[in-house]
Amino acid sequence: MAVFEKPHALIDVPLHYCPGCTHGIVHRLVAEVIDELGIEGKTIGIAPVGCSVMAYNYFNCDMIEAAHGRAPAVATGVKRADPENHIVFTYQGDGDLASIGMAETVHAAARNENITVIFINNAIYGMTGGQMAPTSLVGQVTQTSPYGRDPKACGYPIKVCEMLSELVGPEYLERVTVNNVKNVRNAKKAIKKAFQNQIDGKGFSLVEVVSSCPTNWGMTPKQALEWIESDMLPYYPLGVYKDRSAEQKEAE
Ligand SMILES: Cc1ncc(C[n+]2csc(CCOP(=O)(O)OP(=O)(O)O)c2C)c(N)n1
Repeated sequence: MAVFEKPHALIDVPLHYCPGCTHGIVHRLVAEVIDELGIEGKTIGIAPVGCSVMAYNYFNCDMIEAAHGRAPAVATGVKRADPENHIVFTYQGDGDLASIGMAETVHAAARNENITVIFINNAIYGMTGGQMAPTSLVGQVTQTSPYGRDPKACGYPIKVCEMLSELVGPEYLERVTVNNVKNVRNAKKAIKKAFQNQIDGKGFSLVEVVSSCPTNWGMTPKQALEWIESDMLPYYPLGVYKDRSAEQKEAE
């Protein structure tokens, strides 16, 4: 009897991610949701530039590789080409989504583009060896802030959900994390809702997953999960930042 199986939407190959990196957990959650919603044949994922650049080797659905930061623009084209038959998601890191790709993110949200965005916020540029990201915390030591991020020189970390929640456009914005079982369950619920919203034609849904990068944080996997709790979550509080349909229902 099989007691553990990979979701069908995840190809049965080893992942290249470092030990303790939470990309693997989030890949699995996305794949479970694709299975549960029965949308594998309709789903098209847009891979970013970053550690998850090779997500196309892991998901069983059609995948397209976008230029750095451009995933929401590519997703917009793919979705609009056949809105009834395409379920489109982007999967992006913080460097990709909130630095070079910030304009694409903001405008896709403002247009309420009917796509699903999975945003992996690990507060660092993982793939390129640990440079400061737009979401690196004040005081965080990175390769490009060896004395800690100094807001006088580098400004303050960007809170993407809070910022986008000021736009009229987007349908749904939630921040989750995957540092323990309870939070993994909540993350799955949020990701499922973000896909269901697209199926229901509701519009732009973004789930920010506060994630770990033990290798570039210079921590063990366990320390990294603890650092999420002690340092990341106070600055990046979990929760729903916008849920237009729920707000409308309440108002009625
Ligand atoms: C146009 C362009 N500029 C810069 C780079 C170098 N680069 C590759 S990945 C990356 C950032 C990756 O960080 P993030 O998006 O946070 O993802 P992570 O690797 O942490 O998952 C950068 C700057 C590039 N590949 N292309």
